Amino acid sequence: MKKLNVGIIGAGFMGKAHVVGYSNMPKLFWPAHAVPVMKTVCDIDPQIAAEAKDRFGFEKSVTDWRDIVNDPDIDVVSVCTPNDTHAEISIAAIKAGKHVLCEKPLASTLKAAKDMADAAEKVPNVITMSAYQYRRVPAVVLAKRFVDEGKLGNILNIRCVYLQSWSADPNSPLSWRFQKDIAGAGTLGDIGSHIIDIAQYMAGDIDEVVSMLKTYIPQRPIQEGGVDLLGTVKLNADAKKAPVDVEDEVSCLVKFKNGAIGSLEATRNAWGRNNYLAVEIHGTKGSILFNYERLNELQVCFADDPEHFRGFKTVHTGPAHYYGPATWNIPGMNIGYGELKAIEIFDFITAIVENKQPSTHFGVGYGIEKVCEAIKISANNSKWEKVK
Ligand code: SOE
Repeated sequence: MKKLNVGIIGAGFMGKAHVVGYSNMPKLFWPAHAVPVMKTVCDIDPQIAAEAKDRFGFEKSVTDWRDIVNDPDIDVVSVCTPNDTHAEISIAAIKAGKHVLCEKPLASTLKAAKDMADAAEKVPNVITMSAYQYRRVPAVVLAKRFVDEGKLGNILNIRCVYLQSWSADPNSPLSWRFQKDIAGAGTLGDIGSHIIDIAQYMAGDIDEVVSMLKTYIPQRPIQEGGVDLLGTVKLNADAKKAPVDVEDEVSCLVKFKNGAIGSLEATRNAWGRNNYLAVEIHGTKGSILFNYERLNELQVCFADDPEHFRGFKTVHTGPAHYYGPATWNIPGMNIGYGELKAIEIFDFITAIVENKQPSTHFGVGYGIEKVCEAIKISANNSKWEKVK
């Protein structure tokens, strides 16, 4: 059985998610194309790195990412660090001949994203992947199948929202996600990028946008330590505060190259919404609705159903659907975020073994950054902006 040695850089929330993906992939997808071996984990905090080694079953831990990128034993690198470091690490890894799975957004600036896509293009045997996992949810793949098979007719409109609540509390701490020099953008890059990916996956390239960005909470209490706690703690209201220089909300109308229109809205300040990534598509022959909070379901409505019978019906995804046979063999057993990360790793490892770039290679990640850039420019000028 082929083995691939994995190095994970960044042992926080996303580092853990990638570990869950690599470790569970062969347990779910068997026979696997290759079995990942948890070789080295890196975190700049030595204690977090050492803990991650024991907790996640790595052979060793390091505190300098170069020790992974320059290690001839490593085949595959996962970049799970804050956005401003993605380009330097990924480009070095690509040059060292490693396959790279990088967290989203691809980079903190458009220039860095372009450099990453260019570096990937120069070494075609290296597989690159941007971690846009939501397009791999079986119900989303099913939605795409309905679109591609023409079951919805011509796509008229696609509405995408991504709503969370973890930063709605003003005492939810200031992590790097609220700092432009590290994150590059706020909600737009963090979660808006996911719905740009889904929208373009469903309806093709976005051509033009008009948008608004808004910051609701201009300063937040400073969080001690390097771990991104994502609102799981609330700091004391009189803790020292620092400014937030990114947006809390993005709201946007879009025109697609194929003539469809749509809207994108994202915020992390929506009480009651937790990981509400929802996509509604209306076509000339029907509609579909997906909501990640019920990720095992797809709502479908077809125009040619008899009138007394027409309305949204629920398809419950399971073994009959894409990735289904690999997960659980009884419908209704359901998958969650852990299985989704394993699905992402399955696609990544398959791409490596088949030497074929996956559907979210760095070029696609760069395309999403171009849309983000147009959204920022439009919000600044209050005018429609073409995606360049
Ligand atoms: C925080 O908003 C976050 O962790 C995002 O960074 C992820 O991309 C999203 O999948 C879940 O929420």
